Amino acid sequence: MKRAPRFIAATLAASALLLSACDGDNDATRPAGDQASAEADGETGGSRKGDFGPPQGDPINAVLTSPPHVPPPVNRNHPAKVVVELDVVEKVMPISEGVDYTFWTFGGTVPGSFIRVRQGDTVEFHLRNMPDSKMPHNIDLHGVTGPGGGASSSFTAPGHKTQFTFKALNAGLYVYHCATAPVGMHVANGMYGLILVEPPEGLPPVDKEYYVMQGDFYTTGKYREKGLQPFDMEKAIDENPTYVLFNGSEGAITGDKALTTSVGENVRLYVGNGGPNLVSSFHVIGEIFDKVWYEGGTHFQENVQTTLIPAGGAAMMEFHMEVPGSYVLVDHSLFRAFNKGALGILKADGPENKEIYSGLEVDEVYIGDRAQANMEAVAVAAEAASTGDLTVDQQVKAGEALFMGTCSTCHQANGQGMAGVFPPLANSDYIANDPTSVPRVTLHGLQGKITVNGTEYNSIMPPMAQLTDDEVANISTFVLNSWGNPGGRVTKAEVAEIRKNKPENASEGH
Ligand code: HEC
Ligand SMILES: [Cu+2]
Repeated sequence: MKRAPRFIAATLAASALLLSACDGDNDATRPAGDQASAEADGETGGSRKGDFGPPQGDPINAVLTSPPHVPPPVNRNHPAKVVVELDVVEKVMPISEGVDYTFWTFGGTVPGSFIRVRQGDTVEFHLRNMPDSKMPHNIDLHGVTGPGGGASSSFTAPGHKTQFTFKALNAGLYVYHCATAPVGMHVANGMYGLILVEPPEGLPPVDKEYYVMQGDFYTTGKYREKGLQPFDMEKAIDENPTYVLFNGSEGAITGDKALTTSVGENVRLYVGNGGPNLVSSFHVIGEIFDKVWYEGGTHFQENVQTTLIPAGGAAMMEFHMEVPGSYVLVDHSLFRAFNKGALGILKADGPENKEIYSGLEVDEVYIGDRAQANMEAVAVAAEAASTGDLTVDQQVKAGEALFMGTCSTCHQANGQGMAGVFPPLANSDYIANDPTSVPRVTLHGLQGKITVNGTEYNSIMPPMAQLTDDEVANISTFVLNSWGNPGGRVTKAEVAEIRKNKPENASEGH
């Protein structure tokens, strides 16, 4: 106990300096490298100051939550023993509408259950691997001090349980993930989540807290190609993801699953990045982060537009809602947002505030087909297609959902087009004369002079070759059966044929 008096002395010196710093003392005038002055600068002392002694009181069972939910604040002024029970579950879930993927999960969700403890807590961690799992798994928590972050003590075969204990010495927001070989593959299959270690005094209270985690996914089929999609190791090694997603599936936080808040509320997001490969340029369209606890650490930056979240890292951000509407969460590497799924929505209700913003919802220009309340019709059509009894009606419904955002930005939601700029699809004699023009124009684009209902257009429509064959079939069937067009049906096989034959008047872009 020789250390104690010196510790107290240092603490006293530190608080003395802290007081003088509060009086407006200039940091630059103090000698550098001095422990006491470092603390006065706002250092917390890290793990050296994170041990508040043995756990007190009865053990507490940790409240675990599924994304996008966050457990309630710890609200405790002493260290405790906290028991965490986490199950590894391998299961098939949708990764996009009509697309399934075999995820490996912590707690049955991607990302895994959110864990919340207090700095100084002793965490007794139980990992159980379900009997129907095919793989062994373990867990490396970035909030653990010790080799492997728990991985070496938690290797768990299917049908087995392991247990280890650690003291949470550093406050912060930490990623956890599986670290069983091949590690990249376990992470790519969804094995990651967040653990928040609150500082002793807790975090400032807010009105809404949400849990969002980005990850990149690699399937053998292309983006939105239907059916059960296997993991593609080659694409993973090339760091060329098919999907980049928030919370493990396209649409996990859009439409009727959007995050919600109200004008006047303070919102805090806990955002992690599981990777395994990509760094996220996390941004919320139309909102500025009042504060970002960058890298999940102790200090915040203010007034931030976009914050980098490394693979295997996290950040907390806080903002205040002034104006109602839909705010779009994106990875600002934008093809990931609009062509690989990294898009979510935070919907704020409440009265308009025209002094701050003149109004008008963020529309399909940004959200695309994700502006739809839900895309279930697409999954229903895919399911019916796989069993061979897809009806025209199912195709029309799926096609309508996809048309919104993909085509409606130009041809408008009601198919009327825009005078002199975008020709109408409604009652179009161009379509009536040749119904196969719909899938052909969609896939190959169109340029040069055309006449639609007596009006001449001489413009360019870009090809939409990124759409899958069944998406084109469904959109075309929707157009043919809407707004007085002649009806009929386009099949996936027909689209595949049309894709191979590029016509004379195709536009640039492929
Ligand atoms: C970026 C704007 C834009 C988007 C998006 C777009 N189009 Fe077009 N579309 C045009 C333009 C411009 C023309 C006329 C091209 C020309 O003048 O040669 C056109 C022409 C057409 C035509 C033939 C003319 C007519 O009115 O019947 C069809 C059919 C058509 N588009 C279908 C679609 C479908 C289906 C989608 C969605 C998959 C789509 N378009 C998306 C701009 C767009
Ligand atoms: Cu694993």
